[in-house]
Amino acid sequence: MNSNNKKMQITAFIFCMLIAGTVFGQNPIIRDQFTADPSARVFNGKIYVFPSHDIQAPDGKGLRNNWFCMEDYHVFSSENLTDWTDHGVIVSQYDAPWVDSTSYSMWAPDCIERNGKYYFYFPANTLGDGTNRRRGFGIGVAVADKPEGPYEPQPEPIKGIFGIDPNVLIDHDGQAYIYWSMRNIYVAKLKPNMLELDSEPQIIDNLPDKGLKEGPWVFEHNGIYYLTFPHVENNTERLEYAMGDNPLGPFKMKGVIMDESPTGCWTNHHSILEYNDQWYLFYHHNDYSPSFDKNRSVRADSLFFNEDGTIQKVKPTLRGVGAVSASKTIQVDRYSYKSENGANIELLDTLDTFKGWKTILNEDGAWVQFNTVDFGRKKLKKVQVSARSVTGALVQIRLNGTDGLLLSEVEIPESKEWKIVEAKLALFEKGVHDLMVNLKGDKQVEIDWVRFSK
Ligand code: FUB
Repeated sequence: MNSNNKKMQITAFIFCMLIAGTVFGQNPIIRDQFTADPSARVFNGKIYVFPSHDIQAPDGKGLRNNWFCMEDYHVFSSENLTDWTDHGVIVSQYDAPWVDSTSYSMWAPDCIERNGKYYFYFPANTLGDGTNRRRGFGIGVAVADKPEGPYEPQPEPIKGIFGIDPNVLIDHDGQAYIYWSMRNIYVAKLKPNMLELDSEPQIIDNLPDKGLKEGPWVFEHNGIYYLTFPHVENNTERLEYAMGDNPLGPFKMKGVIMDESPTGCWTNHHSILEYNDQWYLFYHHNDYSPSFDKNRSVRADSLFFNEDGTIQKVKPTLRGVGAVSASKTIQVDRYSYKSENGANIELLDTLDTFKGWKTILNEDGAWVQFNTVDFGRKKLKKVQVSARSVTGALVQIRLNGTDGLLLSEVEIPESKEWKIVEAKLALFEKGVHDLMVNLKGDKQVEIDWVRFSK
C-alpha cells in the first residue's frame, strides 16, 4: 500500500470510530462463553455474528468423547465491533423435529436476509427414519422476521443435502446459492423460497485434492467471486481461497488467508465481510481453552485486498479491531506489540479462563503497547492500574512509543494481593493514541488492566 492510501485508510478508520463512538475491541470478542465458526453479516446497519456454541460435553453426551459438543445457537450483534449484545438462544437441538437431540451436533451455521425474512441455515445429525432422511448430517433452515429471532425451524432438513457448514450467497440478479462441505465443497442453486434446492448439487473442482476441506464462505467483491475455506495442507486447518467470475465457478486457487494456528488449534472457520468501508475476517481460536481445542472463541481482525483483487494474509492479533475508550478497563494483555524480553502474558486463573489474562513485566525497560486508545476530548486527570507486585515496582504510562509522552509514573506497592493503584496524569492529549506501559527498574509486576478517569 502506498503512503497516501495508508494515510487515507487511517483517517477513514479514525472517522468511523468517531462517528461510531468509543469502542472496545479485542480478541476474543465474546468473553463469557465459547463461540466458534462465526458467520458475520451486516443487517440493518449492525453486525450480527452467528457462531456455533461449543460447550463442555455433559457426561456421556455428544457424538463421541473429547469431541465437538453443541446444543444450541446464540446470535450476537454490535454496532461498533466492540460492545456485543448476546440475544440468547435462537435455535436448539430440541426445536427441530428432524434433529437427533442426543447428538449435540449443531455445527457451523449461516444466516441471510431475503425480502425482510431471515433464513438461518444449520447442520445437525438427523434422526434417520429410513425414508427421506439419512442418518448423518443434514442442513435445516429456521426462519424469522428479525435477525434476533424468534426463529421457526422447518420440519424437515433441505432435501438433497448431506453435509455440514452451510453458507448462502444471494447474487446481484437475485439468484441464491447454497454451499456446504462433506469431504468436498458443494454448491447448488436455491429456489426463491430459500428452503429448497433448485439444481443438482455439484462438487466444486480445482480445489486441493489432499487434506480436509470444509467451512466454505463465498462472497463477491468488485465483480470477483471469492470461495474461501479452511483446508488441512499440512497439520491443521489454515484459511485458503480461490477466485472466480461466477458463483458456480470455476474457481482458481489463489493462496492462504491465514496460516495454521501456531499453538495447534486444529480447526479454523471464518467469514469475511465489509462494514463501514473496512473488511474484516472473523475466525476462531481456542483462547479460553488452551488444552482442549474443541472449545473455541471467535476473533476478528482487519482484512485488506491487493489492487489485483488478491487477499493479503491476515496475521491473527490479540488486539483485534476498533478503538478502546481510555475510560474503560484497557486489557493491555491484548497487546499490539511487546518487548522481546521481560514481557509475558498468562491466564489470571487457569481454573476459570474467562477471567482473562495478565501482563507480567520483569525486566528493566520491558513494555507492552496497546494501540488505538481513544482519550476523547474532555481532560482526563488520573490513571488507575490494577496490579500486583511482590517486589514493588515503578510503571510508566506513555503515549506513542517507549520514548513518547510520559503521562504518569505509577508506584505499585509491594504486595501479594491485587491492588488498584491511582496516580495523577502529568498531561493530557485528546484524541486517539497508542498506549505504552513500561517497567522502570529490575523489578516484577503483574498488570490486569489500565484505566483513565477525570
Ligand atoms: O464446529 C464444528 C466443526 O468444526 C465445523 O462445522 C467445522 O467447520 C469446524 O470448525
